[in-house]
Amino acid sequence: PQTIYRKDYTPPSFLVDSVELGFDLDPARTVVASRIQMRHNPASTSRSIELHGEHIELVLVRLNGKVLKPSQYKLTAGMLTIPKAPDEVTLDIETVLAPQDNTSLSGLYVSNHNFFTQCEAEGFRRITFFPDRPDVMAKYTVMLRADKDNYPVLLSNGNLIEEGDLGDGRHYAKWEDPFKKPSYLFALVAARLVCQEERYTLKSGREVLLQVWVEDGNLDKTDYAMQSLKNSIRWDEERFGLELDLDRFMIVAVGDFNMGAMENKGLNIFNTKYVLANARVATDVDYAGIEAVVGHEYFHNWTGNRVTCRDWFQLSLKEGLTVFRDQEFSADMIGTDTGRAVTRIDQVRTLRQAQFPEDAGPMAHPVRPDSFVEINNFYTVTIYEKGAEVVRMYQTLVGRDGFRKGMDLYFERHDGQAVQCDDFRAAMADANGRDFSQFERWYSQAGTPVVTASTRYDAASRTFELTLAQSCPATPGQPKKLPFHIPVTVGLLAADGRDLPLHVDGVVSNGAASVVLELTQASQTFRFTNVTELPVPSLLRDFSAPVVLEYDYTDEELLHLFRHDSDPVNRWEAGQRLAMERLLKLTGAVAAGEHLALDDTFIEAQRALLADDTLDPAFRELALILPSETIIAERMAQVDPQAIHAARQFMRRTIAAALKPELLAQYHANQTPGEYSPDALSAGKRALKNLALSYLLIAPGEQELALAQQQFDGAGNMTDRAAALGALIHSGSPSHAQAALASFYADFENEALVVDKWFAMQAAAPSTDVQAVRQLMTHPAFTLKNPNRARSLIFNFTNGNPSQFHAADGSGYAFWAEQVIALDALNPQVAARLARSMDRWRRYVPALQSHMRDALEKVAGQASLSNDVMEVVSKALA
Ligand code: B3K
Ligand code: ZN
Repeated sequence: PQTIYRKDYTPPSFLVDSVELGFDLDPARTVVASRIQMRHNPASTSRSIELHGEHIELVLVRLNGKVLKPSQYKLTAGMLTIPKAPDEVTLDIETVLAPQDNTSLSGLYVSNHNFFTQCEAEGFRRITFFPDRPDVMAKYTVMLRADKDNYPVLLSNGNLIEEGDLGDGRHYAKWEDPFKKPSYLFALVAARLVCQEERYTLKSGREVLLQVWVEDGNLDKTDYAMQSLKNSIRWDEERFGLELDLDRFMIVAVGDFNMGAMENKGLNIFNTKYVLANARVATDVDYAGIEAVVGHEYFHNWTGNRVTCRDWFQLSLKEGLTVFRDQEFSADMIGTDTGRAVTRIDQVRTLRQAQFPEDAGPMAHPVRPDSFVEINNFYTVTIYEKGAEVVRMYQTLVGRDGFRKGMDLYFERHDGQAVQCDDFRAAMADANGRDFSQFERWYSQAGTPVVTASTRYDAASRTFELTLAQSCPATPGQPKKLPFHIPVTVGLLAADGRDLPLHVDGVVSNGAASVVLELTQASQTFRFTNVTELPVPSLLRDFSAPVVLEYDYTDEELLHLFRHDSDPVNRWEAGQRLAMERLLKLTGAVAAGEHLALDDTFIEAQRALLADDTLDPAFRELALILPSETIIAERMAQVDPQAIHAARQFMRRTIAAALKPELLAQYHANQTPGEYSPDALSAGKRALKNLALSYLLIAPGEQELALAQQQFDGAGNMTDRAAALGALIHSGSPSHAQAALASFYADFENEALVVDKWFAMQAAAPSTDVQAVRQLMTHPAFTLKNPNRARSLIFNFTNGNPSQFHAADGSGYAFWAEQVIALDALNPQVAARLARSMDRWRRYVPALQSHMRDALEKVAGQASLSNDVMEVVSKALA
């Protein structure tokens, strides 16, 4: 496979002004006719027209009215090249394809007898020959023709300008998108669907039509998506002054989809998982996911569609920024300070669980990568979540108003253009009179920086010195790193727990409770003056930068922060540090066969927190969750998954035994009777209550089992039902678990998304070994062809069940290899995601490592592997 480099970028040789597409839709044989108006790009020295095309049959190509003979063009595996073209060109191209055979779900495909498209990143070339690159922006007109009975609904981007009957049982619809767009934003849907629709008035008074399209029978699950869409529209108007630019905005749900959703102009196509919800089938987490993804795709309309990426190396320009926007949207929707902090803590957990490991592994890449083999492998937590952190740091450095000024300037300069990450950085700098040249390293250097803090207090002069030193580990292709520009938000706690007023030499702080220090050197000392007592430093408040912060806290200091820090994120963080220290010690003790013990100090701190009714239940729940096995593993030089699992289980068991009365009390105090509502307060109560339940079911007696059974049987919503089922599965009482699983399946077998949960819960249970997973694969409801289903069972086992996946005999890895190979034949994008489960193989104890290498080599040795999987496994083995 070929590696593509950012440094090799050249402008397109021809620009496209307009595209007319005609589709004769048929599952076995779809004919696509396109007419493209092109003109030579003065910025290019090449006179050759280059049109991408894959997995399609070329029937005919005409240039300015004349049919081209095969001698007049070159057709290779991925490209149609027409040399020596004149300045102005009209191309007519006809292609033929078979959507029903397209199992990759990229391009035009069939899902449950309906047609859908997915064109990002390079799917449009599976439909017709075209300069399929994001810096070619054109206006599209689309004519759809299809059988009327089977495909009553015909949708594409923009506005419906004509529709009618063709006789012969077929009908047509013509759509026109008034905005220029890159080909990756093209979409069509031809389907038997129904919709919930609503007219909505924008702040400006203009009326727009909003639609949510789903399969018949699901109209009872579209309210929340519609509400989230309206909230998104309002939020973007208020926070960023950005208005919906179309008269019509559609969301369409599809059951077979490679990722979450897609921001096609005016026609967002969504995985059903991020559309369908009602109390019976969806959990609080599902509701939050719908709000976030509906927001995310809607916000792309400006950050992604109106201003798009010059090339795919700039992917984070739209993704990092749009994730940041959806994060802020979700936080603003809750509205309270602790609510905001709870969303922030979730973001930090995702970074540590997934992004930090990626950044330390064989697929580590900068937020703006320098090379790739397969672009679909780079829709990563680094591009998305670390990218969002990079955007967030601008806001931390220039403030909310400054950030808004930067956004305004960005749109003023670049609306309608395809630009680079550097253009965004320049807008932020210029709008705020700041120098962000060093900040560029956040885009160019991979790896998670480590910031090491040390302090010195001088009582006589009342000064407190904070020294911050930074370093960044080597990553593939980047042995040495230069210092980053890191905002470190700091507060100092007095003995009574309050924030001391801050005065820092050379920094405007005015006695504030928190100050943003800018660390730009390898090491820097900040001097706080007028510090009346020895403080406890609260460092990296609100997780002000995506770094690992090291400071030698004593237990007393951490307990002080855990009890008093005014910054809830750091309050949570202090608890995580207390837990992590103990988990690492316990893991060592397990491995050494030593006696395990947990100190009372820690247990008492947990007890106090659990029962502190002044704190938001959602916050208490997060503060009580111990660092995950994956996060613990990242802290160890050599990973022994069984020891980590045993240590964490011991800690959970000990806490459960010690806090039983408090857990029971919280279980009862946080019931949410009455009609289900997914609002943050109710969801937080359920989360705390269900965490209590899971603790109570670790080593349950008859009473606890009855409690869970009662909740399972009587639950008025899926959050409580699924939590009770999970608790029963983990209770170590197979009879209860089996009966509950059977009744759950019987109740929900016609709800695909709930069946996914049923597989997922079993896949992640420590009692489920690889043999049991193989058994589940023979269940009639299982199929590798549906990505949600494959993820629910296979991915949840490899990524969510470490103690079984890492079985000593290597059987988990052999299973992984089989499934990667099987999936690759169907859907390379999904297969390559699964391939990533082995990323960190070099860090495991030697016995496991050798099994993992065998499995990786088995996959790498397959003939006819996709580029997608090949890139992942060869980087892992490199
Ligand atoms: N932009 C799409 C992702 C496309 C992934 C292609 N492999 C969804 C999103 O980020 O909003
Ligand atoms: Zn996105």
